[in-house]
Amino acid sequence: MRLDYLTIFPDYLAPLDLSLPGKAAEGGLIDVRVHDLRTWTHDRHRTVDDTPYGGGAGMVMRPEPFGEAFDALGVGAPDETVVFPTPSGEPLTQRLAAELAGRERLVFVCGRYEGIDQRVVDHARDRTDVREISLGDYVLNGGEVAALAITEAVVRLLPGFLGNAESLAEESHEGGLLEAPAYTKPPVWDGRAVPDVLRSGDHAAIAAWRREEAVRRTVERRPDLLPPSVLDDGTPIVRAVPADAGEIFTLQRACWVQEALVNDPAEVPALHEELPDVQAWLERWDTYVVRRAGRLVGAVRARLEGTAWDIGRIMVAPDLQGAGLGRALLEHVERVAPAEATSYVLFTGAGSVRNQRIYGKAGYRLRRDVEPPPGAVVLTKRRR
Ligand code: JCE
Repeated sequence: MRLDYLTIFPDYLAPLDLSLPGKAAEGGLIDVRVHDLRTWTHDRHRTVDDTPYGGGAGMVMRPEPFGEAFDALGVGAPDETVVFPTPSGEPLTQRLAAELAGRERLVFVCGRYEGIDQRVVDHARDRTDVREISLGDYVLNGGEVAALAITEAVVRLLPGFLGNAESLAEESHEGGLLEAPAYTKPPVWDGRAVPDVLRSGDHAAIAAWRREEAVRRTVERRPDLLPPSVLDDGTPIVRAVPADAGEIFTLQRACWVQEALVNDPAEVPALHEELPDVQAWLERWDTYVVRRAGRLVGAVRARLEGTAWDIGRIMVAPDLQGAGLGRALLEHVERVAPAEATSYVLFTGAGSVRNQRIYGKAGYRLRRDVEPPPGAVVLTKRRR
């Protein structure tokens, strides 16, 4: 496989000569070429950036050096993919790495500053296969580290790479779960023993333990990998995303007007929130929503306060109230509480008799010994 890298920091890609790809290069499996983008500048300062059209902070990389580099490198051949690392790309996955491993040549185009003029991507796309790829939802200073990561994920999949015969599969996502923890000798280290079951020789027990640990880890760290909770009719209860904020805000207003009618409206905080408030708390709470025919009809949020799983903002669209959706949301959010949670806590309006009755049926008890916010009552339930 031929690998080309276009960058203004060629030294940043030195690890390509040392690490996994380095060994593959020695074996002739890959042919690595790192190119200094400034080779294709012509002014005295070897300029590669300029101010953004439309204004805004920072600088954008000018298209001309990339265009000349593509010509010089013969970009536009079949069986080639031009890779643009970018935080707005498609996420890098094992599947994508495997797809790239099937190409004859990869050309990595590493941006810096605020990114590359979009016409460079469009131009490459007119000539050949292009993928814009993100390592994850965080922002690096440039594409080089992402290019290294993508390279390592791809090169280890090449046939003939360091005896990759059986370990080739998606090791860390076996059966769609995270891996169970691993142990080796000594049996006791730092006063910490290896779990007995792993030393028992009982292969069925070991498999069962590993699966249990894999599920525990996945629930805690990557609930997105698990099938969603569903209502009786199969409608999924899914984690809220930032783009849900507008609909949650609308639903919250509708629901908490009802609350204001049976409480002192000044003491109904949810009613006084604006869209930015909802956007802000969505970042800090685990929030779940239900959609019916595309419409957001239910939501609930929770977060850990000490060892209490603080549940709130249970909301159901007015036309669906009384059909068990609130109860389903409550049961769901109880189920997803982290291991540290030993109790559930809920607040509702002192005048919200209907809510209090619903929570009572769900096993919650009024706590007169706990100080509630003004106009509210506190209800708690032990986690079984
Ligand atoms: C990059 C930057 C956008 C502001 C070129 C960042 C990929 N998963 C990823 N996180 N970050 C990147 C990445 C890749 C290429 C470039 N920047 C910095 N990008 C907005 C700053 C420039």
